[in-house]
Amino acid sequence: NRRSDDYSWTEYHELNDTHRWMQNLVGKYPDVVSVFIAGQSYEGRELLGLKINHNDGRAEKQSIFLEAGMHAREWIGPATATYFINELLTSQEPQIKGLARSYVWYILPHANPDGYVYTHLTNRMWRKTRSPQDKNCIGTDPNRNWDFHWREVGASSDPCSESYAGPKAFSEREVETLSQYLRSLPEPMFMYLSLHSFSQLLLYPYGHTSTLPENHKELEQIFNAAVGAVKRRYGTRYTGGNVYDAIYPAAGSSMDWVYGVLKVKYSFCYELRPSGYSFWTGFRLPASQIIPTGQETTDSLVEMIKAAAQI
Ligand code: ING
Ligand code: ZN
Repeated sequence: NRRSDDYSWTEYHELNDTHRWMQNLVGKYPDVVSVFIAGQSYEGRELLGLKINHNDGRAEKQSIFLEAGMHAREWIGPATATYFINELLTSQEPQIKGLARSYVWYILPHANPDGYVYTHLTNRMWRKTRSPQDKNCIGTDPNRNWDFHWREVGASSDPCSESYAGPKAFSEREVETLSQYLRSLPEPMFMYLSLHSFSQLLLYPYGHTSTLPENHKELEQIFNAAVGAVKRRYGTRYTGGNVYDAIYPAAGSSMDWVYGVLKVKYSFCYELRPSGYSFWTGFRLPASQIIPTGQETTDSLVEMIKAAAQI
């Protein structure tokens, strides 16, 4: 039984460790922190998130929602999400303190808890959910399952494929319940952020078409601020742009649904470290890089949100 404050960013954690750490933060910062349940998984786990809301009398705050861990094997996403939670709660840096207080934060480190557990116990390279499908294959790609231009391009109808879109939009319990939760939030959502890995890319809508979104000029401006800032500390180079042209056609992502259906104007996805193409090493980022990744991503988020707020 690990102690409550025995949590670090020098190793990757199991699901229950991170969930327990979040629960313990409520005890530590009762006026600021609460946990929320954004949904349930196929195997009955909770989509447990952390809400940070400084009740300092500032009226009409907007929310920022950060989702990570949608793809099970992309371990650096959840680790960066928890690093960022810790920064929002403990940093003495004025910009980060300001950020923590200016928005209502919803942070969901593990959007696919069943898959994450499976990568610890059985198959480190698992990507999808764990629900049984046709042809005796398991899992749907939760980032192809959202009900916006569902399965139009870059998504498979083969249940055995790594990018299987599911039998229908929102077939996955994780995705359906999370979408309902996002719809239910009381504050207007200022920004939606999704953490994936790998390739060092910053992405914005759309995945189903090369037609740029209506506010693409704003998105590019924010993109430039974020990519400039991620390089500042360690020289880490990011590229990116709209999903369809920057990586590949891919319809049905959370980012596009939030942008296209919920009409959240600023919706982005980070593909975190490392760069390169090696499938074998790309998802196995050494734990010694969690902290540098957390630092530079925090730098980037600070500038990104500042740039968006100035528009
Ligand atoms: N990449 C993302 C994927 O789901 C992506 C890329 C991001 C597509 C946002 C659509 C929208 O394929 C990884 N590595 O998962
Ligand atoms: Zn991913």
